[in-house]
Amino acid sequence: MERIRNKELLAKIMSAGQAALLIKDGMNIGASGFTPSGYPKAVPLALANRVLAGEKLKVGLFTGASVGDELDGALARAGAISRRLPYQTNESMRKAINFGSTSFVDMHLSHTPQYTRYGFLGPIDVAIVEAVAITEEGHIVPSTSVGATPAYVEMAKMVIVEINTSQPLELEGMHDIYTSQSPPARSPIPLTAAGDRIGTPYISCSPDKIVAIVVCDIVDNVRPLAPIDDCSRMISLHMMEFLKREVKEGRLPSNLLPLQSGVGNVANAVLAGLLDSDFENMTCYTEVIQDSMLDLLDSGKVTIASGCSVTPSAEGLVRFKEKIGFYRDKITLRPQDVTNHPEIASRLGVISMNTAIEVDIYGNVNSTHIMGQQMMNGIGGSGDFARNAYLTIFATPSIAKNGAISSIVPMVSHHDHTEHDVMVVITERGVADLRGLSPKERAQLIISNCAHPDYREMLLDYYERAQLGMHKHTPHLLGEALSWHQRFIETGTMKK
Ligand code: 0RQ
Repeated sequence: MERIRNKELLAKIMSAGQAALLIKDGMNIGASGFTPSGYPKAVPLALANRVLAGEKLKVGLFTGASVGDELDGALARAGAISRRLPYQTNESMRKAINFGSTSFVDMHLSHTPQYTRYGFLGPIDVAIVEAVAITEEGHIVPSTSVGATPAYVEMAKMVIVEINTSQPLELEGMHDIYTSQSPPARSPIPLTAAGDRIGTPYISCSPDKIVAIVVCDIVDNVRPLAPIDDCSRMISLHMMEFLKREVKEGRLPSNLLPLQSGVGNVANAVLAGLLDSDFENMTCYTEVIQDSMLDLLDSGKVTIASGCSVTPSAEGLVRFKEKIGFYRDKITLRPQDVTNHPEIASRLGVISMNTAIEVDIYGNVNSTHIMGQQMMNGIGGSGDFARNAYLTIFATPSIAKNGAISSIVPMVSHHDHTEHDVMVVITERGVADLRGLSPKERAQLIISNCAHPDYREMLLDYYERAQLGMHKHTPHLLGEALSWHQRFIETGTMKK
């Protein structure tokens, strides 16, 4: 078989059910997968079936980032996940986390591989890895994502490989696997441009460690993106105007600096805006390569895209497979401790564009919690980039839930990115450039440029009354700030 080139390993081919029997209650699984691509599917489904049939089994599930329903969804619905990290976007998993039956560790994605190697997260009992091939030496050629897989394979006691024949073999050569040593032996990562190749095209693995190989053809289950609405289009227009002004003022080169973009509907619209812009010869140093990034590569506006995974929609996948030769020269897939590394984000001068759930008038950002308590997805890579980028931008619609909620609030109900890291806030209403401003200057700008008109007066009233107090640096009416969210819970709207 051209996909399993080590002949001795052919003896380890077995069914998903047989491989799943190697997984025991209490184990920690380190699985491949990043925003849901390149994750194992057949073995998790078989494992979930065992639990649904009555077996008592709970495991810890560690991945690169979000994974598809065959892994997160099936195991969460079976009640089989005791601990989950570092990020998820699955509805069933989100319910299990917010219901309290799964403990979720919301982590910076760059930390996950190194915490694994440092032994901070406990043992990795088994790594389950989706691959397109195994080399003659037993090394693993991953599929559409790299994520944290190299660390899981390195640290795992045993490795199960899912060879997915629906994933094109031509992915081979797109990966660049570089491993940082742990301190005190760590040295600088020798990457100075988004397209540099510094590692191997496979994940090193001793064939002895591979205990099972399962062949499957289940395709990546990628969530469809919503069509771009007027609000996202306005956010994108403001972003383009802002970037153009930065070029004009000499703070950015005409082809910008390497772009990092978050995931989801707003981020997708922002990338689509770049397609209609005058910017040329751009590069991307990001995590997720989604449809709009493929459009930018097709158009020639982006020449190089470095990421951790390729996550096209169902239609995007057809195009990706058809033109894979074209994309292979332009896309590099790396481990998340390289894509999200603080040193590299700072060295390349990344422009970081991520989405917020809410932003407060002083520029603090909540990316993860609805009403301060309910986990949405997780911080993902937003913190890795926000803290270290050349330019850190957060975008959000000014209102949520059809206007019942203001996304600009007096005090965020949960802190992910502090005022010290947030440089620019953009909503469909406008741009607040916070660089070099004091808290009070920031508040005035955010309220006037970014808040929705329905909430502007309320926010201004809060801010003015807060200033009457004794503390003039970051004025707050603490009881009222904290009850801002309570108002929605009690009345279903923040409006007076
Ligand atoms: O809820 O799904 O019930 O309708 O939040 O909101 O507007 O569709 O936005 O898809 O762009 O996601 C921050 C979640 C935005 C995402 C977040 C509700 C809203 C809706 C989604 P429904 P939208 P998007 C790189 C960087 C953190 C990780 C990150 C995210 C749902 O971007 O997870 O940045 N970011 N990673 O109604 C109540 C508010 C709300 C609100 C939105 N203020 N109050 N509900 N919603 N604002 C990628 C990786 O790291 C892998």
